[in-house]
Amino acid sequence: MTRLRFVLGDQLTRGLSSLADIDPAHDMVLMVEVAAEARYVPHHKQKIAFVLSTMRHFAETLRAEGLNVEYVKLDDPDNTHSFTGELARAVARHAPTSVVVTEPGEWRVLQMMQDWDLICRTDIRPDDRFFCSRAEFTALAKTGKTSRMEFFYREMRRRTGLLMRADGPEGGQWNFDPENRKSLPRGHQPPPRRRFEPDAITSEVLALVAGRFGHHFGDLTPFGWAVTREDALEALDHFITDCLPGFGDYQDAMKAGENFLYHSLISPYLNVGLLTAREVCERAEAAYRTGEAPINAVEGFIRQILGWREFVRGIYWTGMPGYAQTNHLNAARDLPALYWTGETQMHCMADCIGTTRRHAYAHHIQRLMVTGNFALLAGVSPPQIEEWYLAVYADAYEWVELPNVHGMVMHADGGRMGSKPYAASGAYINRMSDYCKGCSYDPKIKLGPRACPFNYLYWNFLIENEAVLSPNPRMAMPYKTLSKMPEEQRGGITRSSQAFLASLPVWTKTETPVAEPKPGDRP
Ligand code: FAD
Ligand code: DLZ
Ligand code: SF4
Repeated sequence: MTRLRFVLGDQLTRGLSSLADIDPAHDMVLMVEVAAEARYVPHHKQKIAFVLSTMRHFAETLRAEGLNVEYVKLDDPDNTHSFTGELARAVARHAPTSVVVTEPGEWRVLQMMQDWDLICRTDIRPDDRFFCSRAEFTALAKTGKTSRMEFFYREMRRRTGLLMRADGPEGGQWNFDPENRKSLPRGHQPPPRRRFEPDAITSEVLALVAGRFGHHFGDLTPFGWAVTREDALEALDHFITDCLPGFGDYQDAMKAGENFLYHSLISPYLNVGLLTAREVCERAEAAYRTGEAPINAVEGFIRQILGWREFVRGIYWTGMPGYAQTNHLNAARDLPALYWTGETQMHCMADCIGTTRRHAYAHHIQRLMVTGNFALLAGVSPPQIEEWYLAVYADAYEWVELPNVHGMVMHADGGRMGSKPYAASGAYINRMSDYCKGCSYDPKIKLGPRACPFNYLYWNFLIENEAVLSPNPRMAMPYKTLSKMPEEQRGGITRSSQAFLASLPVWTKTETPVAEPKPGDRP
């Protein structure tokens, strides 16, 4: 054997740089299931099952192509349960001339790789599954084009030619966001979603996960994720045909019990490599050109992938490891237990945590404006809320989770991700959803036991962070309103907030992060 090709669980792409020049006659692919990757945060059971089943299917595809694959399963009695331990065992078994690996998605794993002390050479190759390489992002940063997502996105449109025509952007403008803020009309039924029945491989993995990680957060079944490239492509087709036309209009909407709406549900597939960002964007663009979907939907969707997804990756790799350590607002509250238990009278929070538990999924506005907004207003310690987001979503990897949580939600990076915090009162949630109709609290009441907690927490957040946030020109409006607020009202806000926050049980790490289903929950 000459070279050992080590493929990680989020590198399941045939065109991966570490597989590109594989020699079937001499090389061997190594894939390993290790408990350390399921436990470095207590991942949702569906996330673990999704990754392991997808890995097993990918290994089968490579074998069917005639490649030599060594696959270490979780229940292998000799498994050391770490990447480093399993690679060392494989190197000892096969004495390769070199180990070839694609750079990982997480800083933690890159450090591991840099510490590998092997008897052979290690060739760490760039991950070229992104539109913008790490080196390109670093170079762009020097020109000022990465200071805001919108500048970066326009540059990426120009570079890729996506949604461009000779005289400028398709549709005559770069961004159709103002059209994409509709709430769902009363009685509107979003399309049913394509789910995939577990096959024999997935069923075996589900049993394994139930046995080993049964105490982790989240429901394991029903499990409906695609775990092969063919099924992921089918999921993409379904999205383009049935959902993309409505994606723009209802991108920011929320509806109780309807947690998918017009969103694509493809982030787990993109992040493990079953789908590539380029093919997804090209498919969406083709739908615009053939008249299957309107420009506001297609531009809005492509912006999420070509813009936000690439931007957060650049922020992560240019900022780490220091990026994770900043705490611009000095937030220090322990994570309220309700994030794990879902037990709260706040209907919006209960619904968003409920879908997270059932599906290892919540859409962007639920993550940003409900669970994220609450963590921001409550001043939760950034590492604690980051651990929660990294654990509970099927699509969560630190390179994409961290800038979204640390930066976009918690403003802990001092504004690198967004020029102001996405803080909002209950009025925003009431406008964009029907949550408030079924809530014990009232979004129109500002203070007192029936007041929506988001209302007083919003002003309390502004009061507590006045020294840091009031000089920000984008915060001028709310601080102007605050400056006119009578002292008595400010006092009421502070008292209500302190009483409410003190009443929230805190999650301690010795507890098991399990949320049990409640009567009336939708499957
Ligand atoms: P759609 O709404 O259909 O969007 C299409 C695609 O755009 C997504 O699949 C995703 O690849 C990309 N995208 C959209 N928004 C973002 C964004 N802000 N950053 C990066 N990519 C984006 N996304 C992850 O993939 N992993 C995470 O761990 C993650 N954590 C998040 C945490 C918070 C607090 C917030 C606010 C957002 C987070 N996101 C994360 C971004 C976004 O919420 C998810 O990508 C999206 O909800 C996935 O569902 P979807 O595929 O239906 O997305
Ligand atoms: C998320 C995950 C899990 C749960 N298990 C494995 C595993 O057993 N083997 C593996 O190769 N990858 C796994 N992963 C994905 C890794 O955590 C991911 O590759 C790294 O975090 C780098 O992004
Ligand atoms: Fe959420 Fe407040 Fe509305 Fe209740 S009233 S659903 S807590 S925004």
